[in-house]
Amino acid sequence: MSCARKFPDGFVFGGATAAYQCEGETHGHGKGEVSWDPFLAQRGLFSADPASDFYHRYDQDLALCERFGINGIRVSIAWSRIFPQGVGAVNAEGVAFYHQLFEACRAHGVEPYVTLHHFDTPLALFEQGGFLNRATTDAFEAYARFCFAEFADEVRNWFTFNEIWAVSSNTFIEGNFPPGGITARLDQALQLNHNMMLAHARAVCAFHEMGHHGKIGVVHTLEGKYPYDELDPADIEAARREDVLQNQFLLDATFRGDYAPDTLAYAQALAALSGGQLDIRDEDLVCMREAARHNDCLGINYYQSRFLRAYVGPNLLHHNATGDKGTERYALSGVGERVNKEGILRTDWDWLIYPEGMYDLLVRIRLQYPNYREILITENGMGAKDELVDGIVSDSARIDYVRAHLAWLLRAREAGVNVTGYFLWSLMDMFSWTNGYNKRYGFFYVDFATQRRVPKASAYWFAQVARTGELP
Ligand code: BGP
Repeated sequence: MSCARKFPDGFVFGGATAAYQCEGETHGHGKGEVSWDPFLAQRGLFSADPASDFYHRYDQDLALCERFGINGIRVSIAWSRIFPQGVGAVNAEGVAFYHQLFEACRAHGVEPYVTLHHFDTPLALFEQGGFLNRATTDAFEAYARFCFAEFADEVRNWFTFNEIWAVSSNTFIEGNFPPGGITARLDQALQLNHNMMLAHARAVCAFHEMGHHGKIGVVHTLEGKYPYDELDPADIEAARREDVLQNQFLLDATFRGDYAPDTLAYAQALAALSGGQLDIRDEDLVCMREAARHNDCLGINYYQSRFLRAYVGPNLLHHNATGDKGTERYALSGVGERVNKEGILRTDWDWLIYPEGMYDLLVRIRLQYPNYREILITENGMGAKDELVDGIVSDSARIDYVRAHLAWLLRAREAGVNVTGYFLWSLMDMFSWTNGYNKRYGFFYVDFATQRRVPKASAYWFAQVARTGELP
């Protein structure tokens, strides 16, 4: 592949984090409970405390960013640190913590990209139905307004949600997010998609109405969906269905502010597979169309793509949460079966390494939604069982992974896509929602027993890219 090697001036070379996965102090300093607290405790899976102890060590991590040329950090605000019950009384200690964090970002020359919700719905709201309950949309708007006003001088780049699809699919299709055990409820997954996009729209409209000078958008996790046999109409249809579920429905909501007739027809048909019907109201669309005009940027989390075969039969869902290659199984009746494609490498967690898929998605958005303004790759990375040997972590497979994705990113820029930044998931090692601590992604290895950070080979490689502004 021949392509440009140079990144444009101002390109963001970033690292991504999420509050619940790195902060620790899940019950300290006035923080309210979130849906994950009882879920992890009941299942005895692993502890979210102290995680990577970012609550106490953020300055150290930001100093590492500065040293390694990382000029952007994705962080999320833990909603329940600000409003312990999701609504009502404010926890001043939580507010102060984020002021200190943003001040440290400034001091280290690292731009914060702040997400308002990264999977951690306050428990009090979750117990009332979470985002399936429309009252949660009101609560989210109030929380967003509070943050926009409070942190207006420190934060210029905002995202409302991280990965709406990950929340809906893991909660209602695969059953491995709280409350756990709910599977194949396509109707609820799509309804959650819609309700969260409505909440996003309300926050975007509030941001605009408040006259905020920064930028706002949403982060979607997108995957290329390809027919396993590109000449088989049934496989083509399976790929189309998965695409509507994960990509098209949310992209339409984001950039059109409504659903194209074809998208809606597919979505209703998919909801009907689980006996449901979507509740999409006219007043929702009024708000969403308004927000579509004010979206400044889209964050894309891209890890992999899928190859689909048609499938009708019992649902077969097994999540590879252990890193035992070959154990993942995903076949949804009436939707499709995800299959591996010969010649495409997979991680130990069975994630297909397919950087071309990211390119295809970027070009598609440019063509399909010409009103998009700017795209950032807000997460990309490779989970691995990294080991610290004699003080060194040699993660050459991660370097290959990142290099390939950056090359395709530059190629997308050549094809006219305005993609302006790249954030590795993750800045430092932290736990993985359904896999715990043995799946590591970071530039900086974390020895969880001592909390010592050790830069991996990939950090040194990335620092070189960031300093030269060029892909070697
Ligand atoms: C994204 C999330 C991140 C992170 C990442 C890796 O979906 O936004 O929070 O967890 O995926 O996924 P996993 O931890 O499942 O390997």
